[in-house]
Amino acid sequence: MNQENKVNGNSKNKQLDPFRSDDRDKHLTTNQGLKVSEDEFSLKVGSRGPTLMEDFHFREKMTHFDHERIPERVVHARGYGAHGEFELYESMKPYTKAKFLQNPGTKVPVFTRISTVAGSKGSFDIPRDVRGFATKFYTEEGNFDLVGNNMPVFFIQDAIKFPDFIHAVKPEPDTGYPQAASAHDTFWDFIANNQESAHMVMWLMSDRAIPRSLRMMEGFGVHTFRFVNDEGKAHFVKFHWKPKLGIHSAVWDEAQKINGKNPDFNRQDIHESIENGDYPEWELGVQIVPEEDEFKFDFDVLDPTKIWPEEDVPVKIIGKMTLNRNVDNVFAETEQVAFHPGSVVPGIDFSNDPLLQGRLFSYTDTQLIRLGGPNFHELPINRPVCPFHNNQRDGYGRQTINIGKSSYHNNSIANNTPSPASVEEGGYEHYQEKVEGRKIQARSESFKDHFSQATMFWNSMSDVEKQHIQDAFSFELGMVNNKHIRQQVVDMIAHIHLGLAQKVADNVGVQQPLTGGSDVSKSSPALSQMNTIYQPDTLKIAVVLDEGFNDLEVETVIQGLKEHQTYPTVISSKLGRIKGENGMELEATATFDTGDPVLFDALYVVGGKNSSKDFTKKTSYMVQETFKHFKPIGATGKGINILRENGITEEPGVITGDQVGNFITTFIDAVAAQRHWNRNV
Ligand code: HDE
Repeated sequence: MNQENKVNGNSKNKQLDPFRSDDRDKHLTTNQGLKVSEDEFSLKVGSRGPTLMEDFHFREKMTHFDHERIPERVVHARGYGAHGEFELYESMKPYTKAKFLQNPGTKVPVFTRISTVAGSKGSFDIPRDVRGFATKFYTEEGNFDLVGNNMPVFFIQDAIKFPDFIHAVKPEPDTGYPQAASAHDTFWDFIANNQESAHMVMWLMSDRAIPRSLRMMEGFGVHTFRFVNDEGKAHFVKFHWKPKLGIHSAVWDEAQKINGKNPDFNRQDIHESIENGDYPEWELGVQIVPEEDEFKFDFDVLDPTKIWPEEDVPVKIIGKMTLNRNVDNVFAETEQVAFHPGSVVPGIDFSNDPLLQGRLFSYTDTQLIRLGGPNFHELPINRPVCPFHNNQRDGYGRQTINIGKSSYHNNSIANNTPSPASVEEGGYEHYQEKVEGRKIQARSESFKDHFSQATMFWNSMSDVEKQHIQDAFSFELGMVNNKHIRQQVVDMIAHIHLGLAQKVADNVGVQQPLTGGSDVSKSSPALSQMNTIYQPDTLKIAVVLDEGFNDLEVETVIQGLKEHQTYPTVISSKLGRIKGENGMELEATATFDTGDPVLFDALYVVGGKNSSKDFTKKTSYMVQETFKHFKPIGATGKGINILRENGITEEPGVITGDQVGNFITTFIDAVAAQRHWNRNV
């Protein structure tokens, strides 16, 4: 990256709209526009005397600072946002009249914020947690917000339980810990006593909860929505985001270490890839079910704890989102963005999913406290790209200066404008669903099967993924102090899979359930991450070398790695230039201290001519950690000796070679495969 880009961000995609202020090369002024002549010393009586109230610049600067913080989001506080665009591949005209989904090639700007859920804003990037995946489409008909998660189901079936669930997962109220973790008593107490969470808990214990990169995870709208076409005909629809890089995860031991070594690991990864022009991409998929088929499934399409297996209802890919511009200002954009599942456009409507219905209330309500009043839609990041006119007025922070006398409807002094638009003119019309029933507070009978899809999820996992789920349950319950809670959870798992429950029971010191089990044999291959896309693009390779490295070999290998779109980083005992045996110099940009192996996807061990004991010891640590986390290791020349000393030359994903050409090809294949699970670890 050149220096100019470092200062300016990704200038290629920079847009200076009227809201952006470029303060560089300008004089310092007060907020009133007055030029300031002194910004380091407050106004005092003599150089050692008391400060004067009269110093308006000091007071303004300090007051503004004192008010810089706003409440963090009650959930999804820690987020990363970026701009981009969505392009439609295939017309959805038969299903929806949404204008941005009519003509292939149509592009609309988007803003996406990806978040963790439980942790505070200052927590770390890879807890075991759900990730929020919220996208604002700025369409010509208004903003459409797809506010989803990286898991397709949820913990509860009715919004009224959300405050309870969140209270249970957040740090415990009497101690204030643990931060950003579900591994504690109240969370598991909630789960065991609200068994509708069984399916979601399987996702949470799976590798999906520890994504290697925000660019390598799926997104889901979760709820069933409606598409409504020109003729007013509706279809049920579920939304999916499919990452072009495939779905990849860290392993748990690695994730825990990353959180200490680089708490910003995920955000830095996506930020840098956008700066480098390696734009993250996701394809948008839809599952569509005609309304007539509402009752054809063995689950209720309104139940947010259920998926529509992709093998039963195929995901039709209809477009692509590319994130191509980092924010200029995290507060103004990522922090102030306000999503709302109720922000829809004509042709997109809701279902009666009781979780979705409750969300339609909560999101505006939460912005009122978080953004301090009802005018948050005027903030630059939230403004639609089409004009907006109505009779709403005043309130904190109002920016629009509405002209004229009338702010009511009906009126005669403004010709009864702004006036409602007819459907033909683009006015939004709610889908005229026929509903009849008694007012009751109850769970529908059709929502009462909590375990079949949890078992289907388990059945769909590879052996490695199953082991990870078992380990995750054992870890999480291992952190639960109350034995009776551990027992309750294990008894609950027995309804999903008896063998799993018994193994976890054994690990966490409670009684093995003897009955339970499930007769569900169905599986859905699409749920396994093993069936994903594998490629080397943008993976990070640690290249460990020392003075006197074999220049010719290393030059060729690094060149090869770059040609395959990986990011090599040279690591050595100290930063700066390292000399090869024939005089070539390479810049070490990380040391053993700053370049921990958990921060890389693969390791290439080069070594040097006369490496010190210390160098060999630290390289051995890198080798062992990388090996233990099942990641690819390559070695040439002296590096092979270091692998030998660690006894790991003949293992899957460990590539050694003297013939550099062959070495690169095999090493890149090993890198693309990412994890080599059949190792003797
Ligand atoms: Fe949210 N959720 N949520 N949620 N949610 C919020 O809104 C809420 C749910 C999701 O990057 C809050 O602006 C209720 C499901 C994302 O800014 C709040 C219920 C899904 C984000 C809120 C749910 C989500 C939020 C907090 C149960 C996946 C972050 C701050 C009915 C489909 C958006 C805010 C961003 C944020 C309420 C459940 C996704 C309090 C009541 C299910 C991605 O309004």
